[in-house]
Amino acid sequence: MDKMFLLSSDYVGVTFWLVSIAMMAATVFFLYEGAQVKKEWRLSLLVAGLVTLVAGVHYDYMRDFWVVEQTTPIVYRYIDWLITVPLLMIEFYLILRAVGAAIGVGSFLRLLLGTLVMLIFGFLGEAELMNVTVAFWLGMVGWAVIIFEIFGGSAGKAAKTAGSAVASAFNFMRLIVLIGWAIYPVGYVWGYMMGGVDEGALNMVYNLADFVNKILFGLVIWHLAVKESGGVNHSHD
Ligand SMILES: *C/C=C(C)/C=C/C=C(C)/C=C/C1=C(C)CCCC1(C)C
Repeated sequence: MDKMFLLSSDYVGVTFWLVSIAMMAATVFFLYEGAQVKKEWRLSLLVAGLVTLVAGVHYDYMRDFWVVEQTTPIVYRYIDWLITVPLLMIEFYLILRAVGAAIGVGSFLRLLLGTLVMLIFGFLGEAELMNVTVAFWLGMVGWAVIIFEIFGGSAGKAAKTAGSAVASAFNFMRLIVLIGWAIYPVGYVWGYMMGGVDEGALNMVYNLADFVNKILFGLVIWHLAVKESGGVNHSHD
């Protein structure tokens, strides 16, 4: 019974708690704001809200798992990522489509392929189904495919022709994928590759990364949508 509730000494547990609440609040925000922007931008904000909704529900489970077990909720975490990372990839496509500069299906498939390689090998490494270091480098290849596609591939080129507000949001979003996402491999290396397994460090770093990469990413899209809608009118008269 003493392990049913979050203890004030459980710092990692507190970060699970904070992120679960932040995801829920962000969901309400994105869905509410989505109803205020122009039609073309609603789907982008709906998807941003779905990302934080899916994560919020998973964080609720992950927090409980951590509080009771004090170990990494690997399965919940990877199921969450498997749903939310493809949704984040779709956002690149949606913001281009909203201004009529759609990218091809090939581009989206390469983003999806990179995502699957990155997450499948990450999971195999963390679940000890594969050598931790080999799995890490194979996962890095998947991430590299994504980076190449959004910086050098046809998605990157389409963004350049899409007008300045979209191009600058696209640029910010791909910097999040380059810099914000780099927090995850840092957590993996710290957690698994520095001699022994450090579950506390691993989960604290992943929790911070999810906060930045789901909520900040959504806020960039929200900012673009509001700007392209000519501001948002919150009064209903
Ligand atoms: C909302 C969740 C997101 C944006 C999750 C992103 C996860 C990653 C960028 C994971 C990356 C990893 C590698 C690049 C190498 C292998 C280990 C991983 C899976 C942690």
